Order: sequence, then C-alpha cells, then structure tokens
Amino acid sequence: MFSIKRLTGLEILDSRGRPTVQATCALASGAVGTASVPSGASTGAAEALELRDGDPQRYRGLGCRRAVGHINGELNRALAGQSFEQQSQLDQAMLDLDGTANKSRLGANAILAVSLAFARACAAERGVPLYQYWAGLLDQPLQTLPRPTINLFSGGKHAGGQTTIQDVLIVPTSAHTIDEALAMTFAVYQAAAELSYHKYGMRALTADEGGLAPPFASAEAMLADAVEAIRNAGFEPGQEVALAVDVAASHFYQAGRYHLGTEPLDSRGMIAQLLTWLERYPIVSLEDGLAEEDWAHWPELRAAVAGRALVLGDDLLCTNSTRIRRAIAVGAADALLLKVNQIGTLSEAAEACQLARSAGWRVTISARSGETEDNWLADLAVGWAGDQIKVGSITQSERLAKYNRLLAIEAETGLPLVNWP
Ligand code: 2PG
Ligand code: MG
Repeated sequence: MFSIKRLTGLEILDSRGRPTVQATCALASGAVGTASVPSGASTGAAEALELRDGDPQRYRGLGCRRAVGHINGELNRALAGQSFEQQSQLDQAMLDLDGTANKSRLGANAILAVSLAFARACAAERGVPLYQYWAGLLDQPLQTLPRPTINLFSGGKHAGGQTTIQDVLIVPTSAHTIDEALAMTFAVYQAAAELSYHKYGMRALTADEGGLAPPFASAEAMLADAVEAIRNAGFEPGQEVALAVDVAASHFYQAGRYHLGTEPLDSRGMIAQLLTWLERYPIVSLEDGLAEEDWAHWPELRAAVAGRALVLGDDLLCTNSTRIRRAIAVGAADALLLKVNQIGTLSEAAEACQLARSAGWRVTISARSGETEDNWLADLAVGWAGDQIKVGSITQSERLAKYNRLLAIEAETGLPLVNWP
C-alpha cells in the first residue's frame, strides 16, 4: 500500500520557455517523488487536454496556474490520506474525479504530473530504480535498452515551417550500445552542421528539439542531405546509420489534399511519394506519413510499405487505446509512438503499450518538442522495453537529460540494445 501524505504542484517553464506543470508526491512512509510534464507543438487532435489559463496578459494565455491549483487544491484534498495498492488505482481515482473524456476539467497536465510523481515516490518507497518499477507495471522483466532515433534535421512546426516535413532522424543501426549510438550520432551531427554551413551558409542554429534547420529546397533535399552527412561522417548509409522520418502529415493536410511540394497531392499521390522516398533513402521508420483523419488510406499505406519500414502512428493514434484498437482492426499501422501526455495517465499509456504489443507492433517511446530537464522518459523506455526512444537531437539539456540517464541505466544494468531494425 502506498499512502499519499501530500500533493503539491508548481508552475515551471519548459524548453521553449512556456509554462508547464511539475508535481511532488509525498508518501506517508517519507518517500517523495517529483516529476514534470512535457508539451507538444505538433499535437494530435485527439490528445487529452492540456489545461492553460487563457489569460492573454500572462504568457500569452499559456499559464498553468489553474492546472497547478488543481493539484494543490482538489487533487490534494481528495487524495491525501488515501492509500493505493497500485498505480492504476490512483490513476482511476483521478479519472473519476475529473469526470470528462479528455481530462479537460482538471487538466491532463495536472493529472499526468501527479501520476508520474506518484510513480517516482512508489519506486523510492520500494527502493527500486524507476525503470524497474515501470517494468513491474507491465508485469514484465527488464529486457533491452531502446535504440535511439535522433533528430538531425527539423522542419514543420518545430522549425518555423521552412520545410514541410517535421523531422529527419538518424538511427545508428550498427551500434551495440547506447554509448556507441551516441558517439556515432555526434559524428553525424557534426558532419551535418558542416554540411549546413557549406551548402546553406547556415551556422549551427537549431530548432525546438535541437535539430539543424537550414532552408532546404524540398523534403527530398532534407533526406538527401541527411544521407550525405552520414557518409561524410564515415558511415555507410543504411548499413551503419539509417533514417527515420516524422512526416507529420496532419499539419500540411487540408480539404483532402497534402500540401507537400508545389502541387497538392491526394492520398494516393502522397502514398506514391512516400514509396519513392523508401526506394531512394535508407528509411526504416515512417511516422505519420498520412494525416490523422485520413483513416481510409492508412491501410493502403501499410500494405504498400509491406514491412520495408515501420508504419508508425503518432497523431493518428494519440496513445489512445480506442484509436489503437481501430488501427489494429483495419491494419492501419504496425508501430505505436507512445507519448504519455497524449493520454494523460501512466496506466492508460501502459494499456496502449500492451495493446500495441499484443498486435505484434513495435513501440517508440517519445518525448515532446517542449521538454523539461526531467529524465523519467529514459526509465520508461527501458521499463516498457521500447524498441526505439525518440528524444530529439543530441543538443540541449532537456534532451541530454534523457540520453545521460540512458547511459547511466546502461552502466548500471548492462542490458543489451534492442535488436531493431
Ligand atoms: C512528434 C513530437 C516530437 P510534438 O510529432 O512526434 O517530435 O512533436 O511534441 O511537437 O508533438
Ligand atoms: Mg510525430
């Protein structure tokens, strides 16, 4: 039994300087856990609601005082003094209190902060590392470390829209350890910075997640430059370092057309475009290749990709079990991008993860574009045996906090890196 003594909330700032929520959970045993929630920019329409104050005079309406007030007020009043045998009971109690379908009353940011802080406090009370506690939530042993997929070039909503697609990431496929994966990434990132300078006269200025963002003429130029940077770093593209792409197609889809290049594309045209990329570039994972509302064509995309790359759903699925069930039923994807703040509690995210696994899918555990220095994501990716972890680039402390935690977990556990791709 874990008895909550007190919950406290605090408004803090994320990596974009926007407010977000931190919670601290003190248990009667004396164990304490603190955790912070991230925030997206290219959000899916079906995400749980991040409660913002809406006061234009303060942080342009983005303040989180109401969400924090719910932790210090209603949630603390209702939950302090209560005991819970497990995480799911606390999460259910918060869902019952909130009483809405998308956590809009208390705010998914408030609820998730408490859910995570409670997890940290429970791990501390048991005297186990957080990744161990999280493996226990899924009732599974520790298995592998996730393979990092690291943002090299940014576009879309993370880089002022200078290129339509959102992220080109590198996948150090020949790395055997986290340590090796990061050293390889550093080499490619430096080569990409040099390439950006020589080709575009661009100093190494970075986008929201630390990726480089020169003014590429097209998505193809972005992909081709990534391949060139891999080669310049001394690696064989595809053999040693592959690519992952977050197309984030929902964000350039309007009235049934994809506004990717000069000519708008219909869904078939967009699928044909994606297949051309798969043929030309060493892409092993294709995220949100189609828009979140274009359900009708996702099965076609998956069938056409035919296992050559992961068909990964982010905005499409929103870590939401109802949407994942639908995607499994119609064969819309074969991999889940899991972001706990899309759904708002650990228990619901755990259910989403298990559902994806039950269909034989791969799982990517992902950060948000607005992050904090908190590093719980690394523990989650290990505890839930994520195939990939997606944290952003190899710059900026809110990203490095997670990579550095992975290095520490690797040193502590000696777990092998997952055998993917
Ligand atoms: C995504 C994420 C992370 P955001 O689309 O996968 O890169 O972006 O957090 O802005 O939704
Ligand atoms: Mg995405």
